[in-house]
Amino acid sequence: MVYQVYPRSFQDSDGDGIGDLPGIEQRLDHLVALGVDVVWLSPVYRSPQDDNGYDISDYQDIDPMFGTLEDFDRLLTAAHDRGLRVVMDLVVNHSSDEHAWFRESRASRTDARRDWYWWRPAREGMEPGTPGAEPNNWRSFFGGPAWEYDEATGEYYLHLFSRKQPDLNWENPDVRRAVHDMMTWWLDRGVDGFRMDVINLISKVPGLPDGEVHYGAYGDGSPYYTSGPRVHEFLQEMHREVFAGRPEKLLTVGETPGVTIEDGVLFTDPERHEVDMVFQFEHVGIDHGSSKWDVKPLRLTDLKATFGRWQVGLAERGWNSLYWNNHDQPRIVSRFGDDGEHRVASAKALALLLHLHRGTPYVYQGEELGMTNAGFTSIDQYQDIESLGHFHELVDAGVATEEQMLVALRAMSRDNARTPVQWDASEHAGFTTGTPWLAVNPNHVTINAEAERADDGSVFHFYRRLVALRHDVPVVALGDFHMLAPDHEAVYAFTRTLDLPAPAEGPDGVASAASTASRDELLVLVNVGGAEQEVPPEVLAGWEGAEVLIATHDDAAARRAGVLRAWEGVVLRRS
Ligand code: TEU
Repeated sequence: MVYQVYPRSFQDSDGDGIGDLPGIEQRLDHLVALGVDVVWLSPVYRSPQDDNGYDISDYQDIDPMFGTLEDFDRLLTAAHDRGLRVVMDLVVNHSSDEHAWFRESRASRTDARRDWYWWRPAREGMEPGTPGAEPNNWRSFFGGPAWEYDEATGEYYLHLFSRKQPDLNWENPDVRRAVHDMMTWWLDRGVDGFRMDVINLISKVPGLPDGEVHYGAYGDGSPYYTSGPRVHEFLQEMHREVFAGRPEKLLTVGETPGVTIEDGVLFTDPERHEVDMVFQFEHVGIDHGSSKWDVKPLRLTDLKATFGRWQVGLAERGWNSLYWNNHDQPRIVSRFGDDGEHRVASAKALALLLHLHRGTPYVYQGEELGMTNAGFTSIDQYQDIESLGHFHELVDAGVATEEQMLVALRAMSRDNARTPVQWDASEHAGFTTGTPWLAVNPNHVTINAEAERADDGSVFHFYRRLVALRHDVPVVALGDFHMLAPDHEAVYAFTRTLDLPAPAEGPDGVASAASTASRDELLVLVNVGGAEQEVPPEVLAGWEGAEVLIATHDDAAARRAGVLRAWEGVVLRRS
C-alpha cells in the first residue's frame, strides 16, 4: 500500500502552522502501525507555493517552509530504518515562473533557453495583450486563459495550470536531459521512485490548435495535450536514461488525467518500460456534470461500469492503481459515503470495496481515519488556487451565483482534502501549536488518530486489517477479477480467483499425495447505501457456508445470510 503525505497538512514541528519534514518524521510510527509499504511525498521542493508546491523554482532543494536537505536525508533514513520506501512527486510538465530556467527564457526572444518553454506570438491580426489575442483559445485548469502575455518580449507563454506554472517544452532534448539528470540526482540520494504529476500532458500537438468551446469564453484544449503524440517516446526515453540498469527496486506511477484504458495499457505494460502504473480519473469524474462544479449524485452502476472496465482492460497487460482520495479530491466518506449517521460504516465499506480490487491501493492521509470534507461556508475560508480561480471566473461571468459556487466548492473543492490531519482532540488537533494555515475541522474532537488507535472498531483498524490481508493473502493481491450483478444499484459484488500452484515436491523428488493444484476464491459484497439490501440469490449460489474473511460489522451474530445491513461489506472465502 502506498500512503500519500501532503506535507503542508500532515504535522507541523516548529509552530508556524505549516507541516514540515521533521513533523513527518515524528509521525512515522503511525504509518508503520497502518502497514504502509511506500510513502509518496507531495512536493517539498523550493517553491513560491502558488499551487502549494506544484510550482517548483528549484528541483534540487527543499523549501525552507518544509526544512532543509539535511532534514530530508534524516527523514529518508528514518523511513528506510522502519522498512518504508519514499517516493517523490515529480512535477515536470511545468516549472515555476520563478525557476532560473524560466527567468532566462523570458529574458529575451533570443535567449538560449527561450525554447525551453512554449512561447507564441499573438493570434494573427490581433493586437498583442488585448482580449482574445491569445495564441489559441485553451482554458487553463484553474480558470481563465492558458496563456500569459509577457510585455517585455511581446509574446505569450503557455500555462495549462496557473500563470505561475509555465509549461516546459518537452520537444527540446535539452529540457528532457535536464529532467533526467535531476531525477538521477534524487535516486542517487536514496529516494525510491516518483509519482509523476500530469505526466501524460507533456507532449502537445505542436500546432496547438483551438479547442471546442463548451462554456464561457475559452475552449477545451485537452484533445491536443492529453496523451499527446510523443508521450510514450518521452517516457521510454526517461526509462532508458534514468531507471534502466539501476539495481534497486523503484516505483513509478504516472498521474494521467483523461487517460483511456487503451493508453493505460500502453503506459503500464512492463515490456514497454514506461511506468509501473497510472492514476486514471474516470471513477472520480462520474459525479461531474458539464464540469466538476456541476455535481451529480453517484449512480453505483456507473462506478461498477468504470472500475469493471479498468479491471478487465488491464488484466492481461499493465497494472491498476486504486484510489479514492488524494490532495485534489474531496473526502470519499463525504462524497460517495455518508459522513453523518453512517460515517464509520460507510468509510469501512468504501475501503473494503476499493481494496479488494486488483491493483496497488493508495491511501491519502486522514482517509484511514474516515476524515470528512472541510465544511467551509464562506469563500474566505478557501485557499486553493483552483477553487478561487473557478469561483471568480464563473461568478464574474454570471454562469453561477456565489451561493451556487459555495455549494459546489463545499462538495468538490480540493481544500476538502487539505485540512490538517486530525491527530488528537486537543486544540488544532495536535497538528500545530501555532495557527494552522487552513482551518482544522472542528470534528477532530471525535474523529482523530489517538481515539481511533484505542478503538478496535475504528476506521483506522479496519484499514490496517485490509492492508494486512493484501500482504498475507495472495488472492487479494493477485486474483482475477470478475464483476457480478452489474445492474444492481445498491449492492456492489465481485469475485477474485487465484489458481494456486501445487505445493513443491518433497526432497525425494516425489510430489506428495495432497499436491494437486487448488483454487482460492473470494466473494466481495458491499452495500453502498443506508438501506438494508438483499443480495441477489444468483450471486450467493455456491457460497453457502463459506468462511468470512473480513467484514465491516463485527457483530457476526447479527449477520443474516443473504442480507446486507446499511453500509455493510463482507468478504467470503472458499478454497
Ligand atoms: O493535478 C492535475 C489534475 O489534473 C487535477 O486533478 C487538477 O488538480 C484539478 O483538480 C482539475 O480539476 C496535479 C496535481 O495533483 C495538482 O495538485 C496540481 O495542481 C496540478 O497537477 C498541477 O501541478
